Amino acid sequence: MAELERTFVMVKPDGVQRGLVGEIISRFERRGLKIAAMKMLVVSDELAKQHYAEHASKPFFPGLVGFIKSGPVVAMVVEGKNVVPLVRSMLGATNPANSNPGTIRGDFALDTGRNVIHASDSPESAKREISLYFNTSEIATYSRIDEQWLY
Ligand code: FUP
Repeated sequence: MAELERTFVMVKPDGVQRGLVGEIISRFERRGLKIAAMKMLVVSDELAKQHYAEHASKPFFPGLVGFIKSGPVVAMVVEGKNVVPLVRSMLGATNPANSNPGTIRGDFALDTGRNVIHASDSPESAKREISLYFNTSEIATYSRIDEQWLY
């Protein structure tokens, strides 16, 4: 089988504090997506600024960086067919007021600044974000037992 596409996913500090990590991972697993890497960490100031570099000039940037560093997060590499747009669709819109029920933000979030989860918005951002958070040695290569039934 061709190599599956990868995306970067992060349960933000609000998701960890609210006990939503298991629920979120479970949604990805049940969809058939493969967890290729996962760790809990507290994001440093430098990493937070690199992660959100595209928003450096925005008024919400200091609040965003402060929030993302405010407690542990769970970072993941998730694999699957069309995984970047698929995971974005599972997250729902950035502003939870516009997120459909059934999406992670549509089910668990109320506010843009506390929207529970991040996922890459393009294959290029996925590559960049994965390399910010993971070394290649931390990413597992394995076949899930149900892969032949998923694809
Ligand atoms: P997303 O890709 O869905 O995470 O959305 P963006 O890259 O547009 O925004 C990144 C994060 O900045 C959001 F998760 C929340 C925060 N943000 C604000 O706090 N205020 C805004 O007006 C826009 C984004």
